[in-house]
Amino acid sequence: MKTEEELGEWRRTHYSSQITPELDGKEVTIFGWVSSVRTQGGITFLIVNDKEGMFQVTTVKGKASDELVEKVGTISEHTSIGVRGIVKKIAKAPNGAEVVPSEIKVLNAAREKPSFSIFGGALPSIDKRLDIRAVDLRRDRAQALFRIQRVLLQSLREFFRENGYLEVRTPKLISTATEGGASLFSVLYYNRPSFLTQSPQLYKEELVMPFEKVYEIGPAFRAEESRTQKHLSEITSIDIEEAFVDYTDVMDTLESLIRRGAADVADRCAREFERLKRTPVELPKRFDRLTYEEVIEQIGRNREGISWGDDITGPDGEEIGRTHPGFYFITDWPTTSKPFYIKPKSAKPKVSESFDLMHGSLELASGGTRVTSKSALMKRLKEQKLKPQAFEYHLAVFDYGMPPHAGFGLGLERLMMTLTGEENIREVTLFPRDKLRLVP
Ligand code: AMO
Repeated sequence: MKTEEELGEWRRTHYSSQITPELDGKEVTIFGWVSSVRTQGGITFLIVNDKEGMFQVTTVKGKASDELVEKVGTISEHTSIGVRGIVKKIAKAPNGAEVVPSEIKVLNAAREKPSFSIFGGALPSIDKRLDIRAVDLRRDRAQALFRIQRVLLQSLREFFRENGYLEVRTPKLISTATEGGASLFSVLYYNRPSFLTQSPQLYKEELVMPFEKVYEIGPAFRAEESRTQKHLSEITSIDIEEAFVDYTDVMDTLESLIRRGAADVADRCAREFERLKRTPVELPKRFDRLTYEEVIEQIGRNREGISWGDDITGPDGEEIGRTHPGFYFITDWPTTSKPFYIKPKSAKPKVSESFDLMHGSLELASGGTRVTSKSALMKRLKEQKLKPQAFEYHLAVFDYGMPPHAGFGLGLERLMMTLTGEENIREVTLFPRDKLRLVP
């Protein structure tokens, strides 16, 4: 029996979801990969999946040609096949109809069986699954997650378009760090040192000069030392930057963006949430805005030793997350805890015009008003022990009337975790990268 037949002239006429009782008697050509083979009393049922769902192919010994019956008998799970046949209305089949084949092409027979069943039952550790991620992604849950992601991205882009933001693409190979030197990946750029970008920060700021309102959805790289459920080394960052506004305005924008994405996902992905056995995330009437100072006070009531200026991490972050399980902002962080481009408050420079968007204890986004004055930016660089000379190309732009501006960066994967209830960021990443993983 041939195990790799040519596609030849065959082209799909229908997807699985279109194989419905209304097509009864019609000839169709469909493709997919076999997810189960079952023979019972001379009848072989193949369940075949394609990107839209599944269809049943039923071959009856005695009715189908001997050659076809024999061929069907050799087909194993995961094999890619093409089926030409007649649709038959039948209540018990998926979508109420099956295909009775006249011809089957085995396009590529599966030679291996994955070490775990992708069709249900216990799953091994995520690392085992990631080793053959392309097969793992055939699982129903994974299919549902990435369909939700598609709707989310479409919704976010609609929001940006409706609100007058221009989509931009900024360089990913860069010469200077923006988010702290420790998490930088070095790359040899011809014969010079360079880095993979940690965020589009400086470029998106520069782009408000010509375009005023920009957004980017693109990769960012962080050499994270710790391997956790919520950190990756390569993420997709959703960034905006806008002229003539401050951090309070972009917090409003971020809140509207999250509301829009969550509502569209809930509306358009009811089937996917059913497949995940989860319900869409709940949205409060308004996202609370707690200042950093209020949060430190709350922690200080239960625990001694925390003082103004400390970061809110570990058990402290968990505690705030327990008392604020949904979406909320922490605003007005100490200036020293934020990058050089974040603007200190004019009346109280110890505090910055900054925010983090949280969901429970998970940080989803951070942003703020930016420093606009060149001399202030040089001062901030020096305070953070960075060399203004290394940023000369960026500082130069500030001589040409850089407008006041603000923006944020939002992690797509973390937003997906929040919207779908997944606890491991790797589940919502096609090919996750972390300290131990560079393949597949
Ligand atoms: P920040 O460094 O806070 O801010 O990053 C923004 C958001 O990106 C996500 N994120 C990550 N997600 C998973 N794994 C990681 N290793 C990781 N690192 C970051 C988080 C985080 O909130 N330039 C600023 C943004 C701005 O001010 O516009 C920045 O990069 O969801």
